[in-house]
Amino acid sequence: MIEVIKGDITKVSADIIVNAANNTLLGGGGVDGAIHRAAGKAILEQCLHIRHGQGGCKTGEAVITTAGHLNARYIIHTVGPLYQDGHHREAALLAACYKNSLMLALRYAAHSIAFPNISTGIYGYPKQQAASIAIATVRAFLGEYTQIKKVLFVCYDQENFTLYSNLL
Ligand code: AR6
Repeated sequence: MIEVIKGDITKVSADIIVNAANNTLLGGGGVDGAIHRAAGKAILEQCLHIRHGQGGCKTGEAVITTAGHLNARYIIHTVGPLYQDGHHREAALLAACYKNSLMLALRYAAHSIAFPNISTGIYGYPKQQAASIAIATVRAFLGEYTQIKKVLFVCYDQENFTLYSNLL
């Protein structure tokens, strides 16, 4: 049910592709930039609409848009914590990203979902710790809810790919 691959999440096929966004939902660098570029302008328009309605997205929370040109039905945009020193609720907020994305995926009747390694790029989360949290949170969720049949961790860098492969 849980798989890990090395590659570009914009090339992956799944009901839902998760984006590691920021509080503004206006796009950015890293995987966020890649997803917006590949999915197309309609996604930013939906993000702007969400911003007008609720003022962006809080850290640990998740919002949903359609997926534009991606091989997916929806994109879930979640905001990971900016890693400071581990004493600013980073672990709980990172776990909340995975949990809230999965809860939202359930509501949208998804069976498969692909995650990037949230917060481990520009936001500086230590990769080993982030991988443990991601896997533990997903495993706990799959133990509780059976609708989601496949969770794909899409690792862009070799370090994350090795970490996830070893943990799984
Ligand atoms: N496919 C899969 N993973 C990718 C891709 C890709 N195309 N590109 C990068 N990654 P980051 P964050 C990996 O920095 O740390 C943005 O500007 C990357 O190797 O994208 O959560 C947002 O707007 C890393 O392992 O996201 C925010 O401001 C992982 O994706 C901020 O960055 C996450 O790296 C969020 O920072």
